[in-house]
Amino acid sequence: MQLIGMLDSPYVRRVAISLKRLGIPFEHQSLSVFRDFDSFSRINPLVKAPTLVTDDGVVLMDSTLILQYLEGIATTSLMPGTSQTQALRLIGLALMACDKTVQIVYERTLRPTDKQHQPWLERVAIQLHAAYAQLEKSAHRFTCDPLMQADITMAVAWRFTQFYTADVITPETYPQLAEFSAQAEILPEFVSTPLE
Ligand SMILES: N[C@@H](CCC(=O)N[C@@H](CS)C(=O)NCC(=O)O)C(=O)O
Repeated sequence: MQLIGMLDSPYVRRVAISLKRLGIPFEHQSLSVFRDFDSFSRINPLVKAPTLVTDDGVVLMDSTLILQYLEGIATTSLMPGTSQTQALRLIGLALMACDKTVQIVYERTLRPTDKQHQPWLERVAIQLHAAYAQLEKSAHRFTCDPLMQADITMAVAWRFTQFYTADVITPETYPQLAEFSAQAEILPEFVSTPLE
């Protein structure tokens, strides 16, 4: 099994950490969707990270669909047996936080400065705060023992947002999430799967 994509993508990182937690061996090809476009496109012409190539050679995309596939072949699960709705809600909020952070990063880095649209950036920042405000209220639900998918996705999202847009989302505003992230990032699966 091969996981394609760089760990500075929160979607790639959540899959890599989940693979380790699920005990599924994999090879990691750290290709950039921007700098390695040609090599990436030879594996997946859509150049989307993460891409997972299964042992049967099937090319899968989208972290949530990849995780669904992995849950199906694993001997253990990262989804709770009960209160699955709550887990899905938290994962959705964390993924939205990732999406909104990506939108800010792309607007700031891919567009020339004079073409950046401030009202769009402001709208996205409001949405990003809305996601983290809800997650902060639910932070008591996060736990590293046992580490489940909602915990992984939340911790990965927070680290990603802090790395790229700490000027928009400050740890002081979301102290519980900052504390949870600090606990998660010292776990072996996180340390061996660094964002940078
Ligand atoms: N919903 C997708 C989002 C994946 C995504 O947007 N990945 C980015 C990298 S962080 C990417 O492939 N960007 C290049 C592109 O969209 O062309 C997932 O969960 O996997």
